[in-house]
Amino acid sequence: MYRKISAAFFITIAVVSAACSTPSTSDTGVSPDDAAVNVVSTGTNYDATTYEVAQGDVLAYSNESNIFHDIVIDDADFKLDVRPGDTAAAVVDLPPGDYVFYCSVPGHRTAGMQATLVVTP
Ligand SMILES: [Cu+2]
Repeated sequence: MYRKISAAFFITIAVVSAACSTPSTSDTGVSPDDAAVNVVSTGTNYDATTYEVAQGDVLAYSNESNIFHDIVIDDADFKLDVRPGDTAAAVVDLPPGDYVFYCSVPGHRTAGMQATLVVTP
């Protein structure tokens, strides 16, 4: 038990140090209250493997973990940076289709932070 607490303490220190160089939460001017779909992270994860949203609707991303994460779609101008405890939202202005998104923090995509966003007409 004591060892677990010590490990958690050192991880916290590392996260705080890393936070100094991480980006701010994206300020898109879009309210998460308007979201049609919500992506949530509670650790190095997203809470689903597939999300569906209609073109032009709002996607919100809540980072409930204690480390920085983002959502990036390659080949589309879509990126949401979210600091721990924050939520950011953006309009999904993408042509209908399937898009792979992932977290661009080193190691997170290979740890499982990848999902599919299905954009419907
Ligand atoms: Cu991440």
